[in-house]
Amino acid sequence: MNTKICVVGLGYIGLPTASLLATKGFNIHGVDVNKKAVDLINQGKVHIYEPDLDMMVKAAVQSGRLKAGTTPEESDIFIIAVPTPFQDDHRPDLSYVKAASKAIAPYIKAGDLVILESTSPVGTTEKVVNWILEERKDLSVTEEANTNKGLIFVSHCPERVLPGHILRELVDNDRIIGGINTRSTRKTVEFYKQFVKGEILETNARTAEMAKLTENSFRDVNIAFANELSIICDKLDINVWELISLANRHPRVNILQPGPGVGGHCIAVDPWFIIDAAQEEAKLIHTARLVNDYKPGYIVEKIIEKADKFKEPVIACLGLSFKANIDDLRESPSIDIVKHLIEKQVGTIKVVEPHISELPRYLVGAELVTIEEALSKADIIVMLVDHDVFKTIDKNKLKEKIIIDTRGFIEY
Ligand code: SAJ
Repeated sequence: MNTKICVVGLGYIGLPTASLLATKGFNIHGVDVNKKAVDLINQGKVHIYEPDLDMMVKAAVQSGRLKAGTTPEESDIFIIAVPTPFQDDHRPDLSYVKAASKAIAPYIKAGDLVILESTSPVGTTEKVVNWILEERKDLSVTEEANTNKGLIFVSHCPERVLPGHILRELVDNDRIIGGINTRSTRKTVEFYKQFVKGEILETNARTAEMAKLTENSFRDVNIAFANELSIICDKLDINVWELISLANRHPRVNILQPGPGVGGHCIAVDPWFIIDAAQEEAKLIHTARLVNDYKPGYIVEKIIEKADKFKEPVIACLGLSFKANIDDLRESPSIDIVKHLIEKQVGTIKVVEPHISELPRYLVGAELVTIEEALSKADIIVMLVDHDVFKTIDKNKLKEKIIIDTRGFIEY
């Protein structure tokens, strides 16, 4: 197989995709603006943690089929997997997608396929086409009479993998493919069929973009429902976890779990792309975002209320990552909570996070400690992340403590 693929963006999606494709026999040229990451990858090492990714990258590089660089190269297929964050006003920031489109433009030839995998607001794939064609007047996405422009194909195929299970889900998940036209869709389907075991579902680019935003908004709205219930239950003196497990025994009820807020770079971000595009209409989606963003501040207030009873309170926060059993701290509500506790000088703050070896610089004022130290020194224990290692904590050691349990650790 001689197909050459250029993967732009070697982060949590691009690097697993690039290394998987290399192990499937494609020749991969990975591109990232981060020179350090590029150098590490070329040595067969990784700059991010995802289970088994290190082994796959090593195998891919050793096979000679994965090489990384800071600029694109001529290829048959270009996959864009760069971040799509939002700006301060929650409006989408497409600067990385635009930069990637402009960067690959000089290397595209007639017959090539460009695939946008980054989660994107509706209309972004059309923008990618425009950004490329601005640079390349000799190319087109439609067959134009009386010109000899080269035809290229462009599609959106949103990534849908769950951090912590990326390598499995890349292969097993169903994929949605929406081309800028039917020929683009078909060509993209033929490509994904070569390594995806899940079903491949065809649509147009705009529906594919909206499908991904809808999936993450669905989850956000449902987590907001659980978070709102947890606040109502506090007021009514009801254990929300018992309540949810009882309600979920109904055959058509499936409530998610409350927590300290919604973290990560997907679920707390993507609904804003729908809200931005349909401000008047997206009432429920908008409210869900506000409910979930309210939760970390609500937990801080709960901690302060308990801490006020002590002269010199020692508070242990268990878990910093945005969800269980990963090291990813991005947009983590636990970070938000610890930051506020430091800023408000609520007491001595101890943090337990077994997946990191030092605290990020912006948490200066808190101390990273072991579970044992936290349990022996703290007056108040705040359970923030449901890491498996915390599940083995001897409950007897918690008896004398004030516990603020945001994840339902303590059995009712
Ligand atoms: N959370 C709760 N309660 C729950 C479930 C989750 O509070 O019942 C919180 C988590 O603690 C975390 C946040 O929500 O802070 C997000 O975690 P998650 O596991 O729901 O999702 P992500 O962000 O790791 O990955 C999501 C996935 N999307 C869906 O499940 C619809 C994944 O498939 C997407 O590929 C990914 O977003 C993405 O990249 O968009």
